[in-house]
Amino acid sequence: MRIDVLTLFPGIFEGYLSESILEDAIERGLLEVNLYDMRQWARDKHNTMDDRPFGGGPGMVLKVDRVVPCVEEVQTYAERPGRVVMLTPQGRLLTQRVVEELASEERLILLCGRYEGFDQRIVDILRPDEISIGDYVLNGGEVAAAVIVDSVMRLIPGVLGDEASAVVDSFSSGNRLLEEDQYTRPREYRGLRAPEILLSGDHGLVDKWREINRLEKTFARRPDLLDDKASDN
Ligand code: 6GU
Repeated sequence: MRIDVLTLFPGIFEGYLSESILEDAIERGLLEVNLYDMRQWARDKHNTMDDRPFGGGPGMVLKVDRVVPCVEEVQTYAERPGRVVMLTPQGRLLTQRVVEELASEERLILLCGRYEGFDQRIVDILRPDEISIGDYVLNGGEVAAAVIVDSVMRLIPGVLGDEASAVVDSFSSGNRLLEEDQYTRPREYRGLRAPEILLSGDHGLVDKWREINRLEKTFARRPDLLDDKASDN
């Protein structure tokens, strides 16, 4: 899979890309991530990428005549064009279902916004898949794009050491429960003992305990996941 990240702040990404699992996946050729500084598409001597909004108001707007040519040029850098994803709080919410959808693509173009947002004509022309990572405000789309790279990457076959671990994780389609509590040595710490059943060697009992623990935990913390409707997410 190839992911092209278009940003005004490539530095935010650089540290993240050298993080272990990701770096390993890139080295093994399972994933290619390219960073493009959108400022290269600014054509004036001040490198202007944004401007004051028509009609007034606070903040700055990313300019259509910078961003559109940038995306169009980057699209030509590979044989096939990629799916353009725009990171914006106005987008549809990122869920594991959306992550699975993105992971099935051969190529993604992640377009990160800053300032107040993008000139609407960027959306009208590029028709991107607009995605938000949650109902809170970030300074820009870079951290959200890193969330997409992280969550998509782990679904690429071969990226995770243990193939099964991606499937059994919470929120994969077909699994709507939180993970069970985990324990390891020592058996007892400050008077807190790990559940005896986990040490019993009885795999049937252990499986039962884990199932009950997942259900109790999900019911207490995320009852919304137990709704029938939640399976649409
Ligand atoms: Cl994708 N961008 C910004 N600026 N804020 C957000 C977001 C994205 N997702 C949630 N909040």
